[in-house]
Amino acid sequence: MAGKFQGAGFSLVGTFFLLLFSCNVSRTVFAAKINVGGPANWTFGFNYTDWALKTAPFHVNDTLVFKYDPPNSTTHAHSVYLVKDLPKFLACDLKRAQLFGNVMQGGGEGFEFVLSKRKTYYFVCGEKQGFHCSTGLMRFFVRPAKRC
Ligand SMILES: [Cu+2]
Repeated sequence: MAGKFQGAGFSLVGTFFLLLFSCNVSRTVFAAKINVGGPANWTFGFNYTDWALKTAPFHVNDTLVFKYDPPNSTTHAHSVYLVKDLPKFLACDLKRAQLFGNVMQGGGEGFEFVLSKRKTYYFVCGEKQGFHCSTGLMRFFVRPAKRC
């Protein structure tokens, strides 16, 4: 993938911002409901940063849906936290992180989170003291764009 971006003359970061701020015609009128991870749902080991890059742009008032089974004998517990800033996100630092979806809330139709503000949201799974966030890749950030 890196090769493709380099070949096209874009840095990954440049492409990211292009995706972030361009208007997606199909999603301009109504708020979208977006299942985090697509068919993979909210699970250990899926690359959510990559998913967020490919799924952007997100828009204000879009709803993110986090689906994850409540803990059982075959499934890890997961959760949904917001951390405050980029350094905390990069470090998977859960100190003062805010819990939004607890380990039980991802069942059934999933846990829903509305991107109500034009700000950067840093989502992480809070399980195992940041292990799901770091090694499990269960983290991503989005900055919803204004609706065109
Ligand atoms: Cu997790």
